[in-house]
Amino acid sequence: MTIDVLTLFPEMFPGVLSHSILKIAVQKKAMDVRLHNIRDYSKDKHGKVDDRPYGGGPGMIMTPQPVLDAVDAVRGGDEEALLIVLTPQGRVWNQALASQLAERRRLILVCGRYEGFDERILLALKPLEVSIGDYILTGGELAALVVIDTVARLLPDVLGDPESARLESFQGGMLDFPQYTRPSEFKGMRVPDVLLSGHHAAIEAWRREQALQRTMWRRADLLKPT
Ligand code: 6GU
Repeated sequence: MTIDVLTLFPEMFPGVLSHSILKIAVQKKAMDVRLHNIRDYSKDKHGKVDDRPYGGGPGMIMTPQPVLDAVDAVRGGDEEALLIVLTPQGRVWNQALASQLAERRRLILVCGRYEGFDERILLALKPLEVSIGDYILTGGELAALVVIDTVARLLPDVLGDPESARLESFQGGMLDFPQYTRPSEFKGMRVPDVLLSGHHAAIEAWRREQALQRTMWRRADLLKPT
């Protein structure tokens, strides 16, 4: 998958992309992340990319010209590329949406800063607008990294054990069961006997029950039919 990121702060990305699973995804060529600075596309002689909101109010709004020219240049007529704008007004990111996007050949992620985008940017691009949750970030960059991270681990050949992507929280609509590793006793706390029993059917039944109990107590919203 190719992921183009349009941002005013491309320097925020390489650190995150050069560790752990994301590094492996890039090394294995499962994912190619290309960073583009929106400011490079500004036609203003000072490289201006934002201005004050009509009607007044705090903060600065990203102007249409740099963003629209950047998207045009990066997309290069590729009709298959899925355009995503990161904004707190977007559809809330979840595992189901991540699974859908992991099927695409190319994503173009546009990160906003300041108080947001001039609405005509959204009218012109008709992007998929994505939010990562009900809180406000200083910009879309961290949200874009969350999207990249979530999608990367679903790409073929990225995770060592493809089961791990499938089995854990949310992919099955439930929270994960409790996990234990050695030692079998730590500061008086013992690993549940069933996990040491070697009885695979009993282990699976225990895990299913634990996951269900946790999900009911902590996240009953996940069990509701949608
Ligand atoms: Cl995508 N952007 C910003 N600025 N804040 C957010 C967000 C995005 N998602 C949640 N909060």
